[in-house]
Amino acid sequence: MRGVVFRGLEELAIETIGMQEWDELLETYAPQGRVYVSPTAYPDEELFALAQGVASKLDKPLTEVLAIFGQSLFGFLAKKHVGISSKFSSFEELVVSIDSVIHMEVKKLYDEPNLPSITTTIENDKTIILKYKSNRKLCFCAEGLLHGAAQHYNRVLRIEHPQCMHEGADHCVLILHLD
Ligand code: MNH
Ligand code: ZN
Repeated sequence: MRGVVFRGLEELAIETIGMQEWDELLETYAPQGRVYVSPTAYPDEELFALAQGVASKLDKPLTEVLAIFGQSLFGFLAKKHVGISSKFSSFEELVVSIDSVIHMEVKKLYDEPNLPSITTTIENDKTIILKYKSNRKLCFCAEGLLHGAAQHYNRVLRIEHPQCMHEGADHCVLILHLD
């Protein structure tokens, strides 16, 4: 995963567990002297270990921390790439463009990024069905990112997750309900 994602986790970690505890996690799970540079790729295992470390220190399940992380990550990515995120005038427009526009632009900016495959179908004006597939199985993080996006557009979002890769499915199905 790119440094930009680690920096998002770092920001959240410093807010929640504090700098000292975060440094402790880095000492345990990252090579000595590690500095996360946004466009550089670092091992996924390192991100998962750090996220698990944050979860343990907060005494929360990893899935919950990944969701909170995803939510703050949206703002972090949107701010870092205003040129991309400001293209959309509504939550719906952004969501249907994740794969075809947002991550396509990301592929131009980063050398061989490791991105999920996301497809969307608009069911009606209050419902969007999103299919998520990635070998990293970060669907909980995707849920958080979607909540972050909803917040950005001042929308109330509820997500159902009736099919999940963590339960052996080939891809996750997220049903987005908008108010
Ligand atoms: Mn996007 C990684 C989903 C918006 C740039 N993105 C990921 C991952 C998920 C994801 C999930 C983790 C990788 C994986 O699952 O395999 N992203 C979303 C969703 C939204 C989204 C659901 C909106 C909602 N992403 C954005 C925006 C940007 C962005 C906005 C920036 C303009 N995403 C990235 C980058 C990565 C990433 C960069 C990291 C790629 C890598 O590590 O190689
Ligand atoms: Zn899932």
